[in-house]
Amino acid sequence: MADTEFYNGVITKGVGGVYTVRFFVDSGYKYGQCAARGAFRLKGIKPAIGDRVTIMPSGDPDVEYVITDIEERTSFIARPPVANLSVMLLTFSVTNPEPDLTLLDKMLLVCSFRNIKPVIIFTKSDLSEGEGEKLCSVYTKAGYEVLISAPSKPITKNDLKDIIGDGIAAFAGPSGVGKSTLCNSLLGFDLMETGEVSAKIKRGKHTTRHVELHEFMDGFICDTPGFTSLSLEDQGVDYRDVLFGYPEITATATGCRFDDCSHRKEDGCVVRNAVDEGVIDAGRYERYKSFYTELYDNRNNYKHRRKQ
Ligand SMILES: Nc1nc2c(ncn2[C@@H]2O[C@H](COP(=O)(O)OP(=O)(O)OP(=O)(O)O)[C@@H](O)[C@H]2O)c(=O)[nH]1
Ligand SMILES: [Mg+2]
Ligand SMILES: [Zn+2]
Repeated sequence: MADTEFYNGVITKGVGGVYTVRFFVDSGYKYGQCAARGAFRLKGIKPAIGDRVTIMPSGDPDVEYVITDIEERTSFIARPPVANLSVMLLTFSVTNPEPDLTLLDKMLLVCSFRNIKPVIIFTKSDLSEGEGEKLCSVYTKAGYEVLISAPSKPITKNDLKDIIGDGIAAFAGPSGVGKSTLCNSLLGFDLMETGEVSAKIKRGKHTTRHVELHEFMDGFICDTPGFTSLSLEDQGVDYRDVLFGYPEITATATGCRFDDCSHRKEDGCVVRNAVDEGVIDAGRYERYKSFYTELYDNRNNYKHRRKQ
């Protein structure tokens, strides 16, 4: 038998135990169908899109390669399963549906906890005059990167070039906010795909189901199905992550009288002053308090489940 060849690549798609891997050969990038080695199953590891893997020829003409190794993940989200995400494009519409800022703030906390860079996109700014700018100012003031989009002024490749770089970015957010519309327009294969699906279901709308990485400049982007709720507890986030997960609070908190100030009722809390003075957004602060209090009160129930 000839010398075994190994290649390094990234899983871009997985359907029924067959994984598509993009790998590099002399002539450039190539895509191959791969099976996972049984050993992963024994270790309880299931390959996910975004995984950086080593593959080798399998000898099976149907599924040409086999995954022999999975690199340690820099991040992982479970629903949908995506490994090594570097950026989450948190997409919310300014109206239709109304933006659920509790959900947005929870997702920002999950990003901070999982070491994923969040970028907020407010869509449908054409439907509500001034609302996009208002929301944008709340979140830029808090320290986040925010983009506003409308059909007449969609997000462009240039807007995302430096943000994504050679990393992996996923659109995430509620259903119907325009994630697929944006993703497809950035990839340049919108109308065809939307049209096909629409014809099949006889509706002017299609809901995303499968998840797949698409090449995007030097990196990848992926669309994900919308969701309506998120449990911080299930995500492994605890009250300390909330305490340190609000950039505008962390930046102010150094002035609080007590080092362990929770910024709720303590004397000498400069965070509360900043809220009273309008420097910190009151809505963000109220949501902070409610997440902190809920997780603090439940802390004994989940301590044993905490990873790290
Ligand atoms: N007015 C307006 N409509 C938009 C905009 N972006 C998307 N839409 C419309 O909103 C609807 C939902 O868009 P989708 O892209 O399917 O939404 P999605 O976030 O992918 O939804 P799920 O896949 O269900 O999570 C479609 O009818 C789009 O044409 C926008 O900026 N302005
Ligand atoms: Mg969609
Ligand atoms: Zn304080």
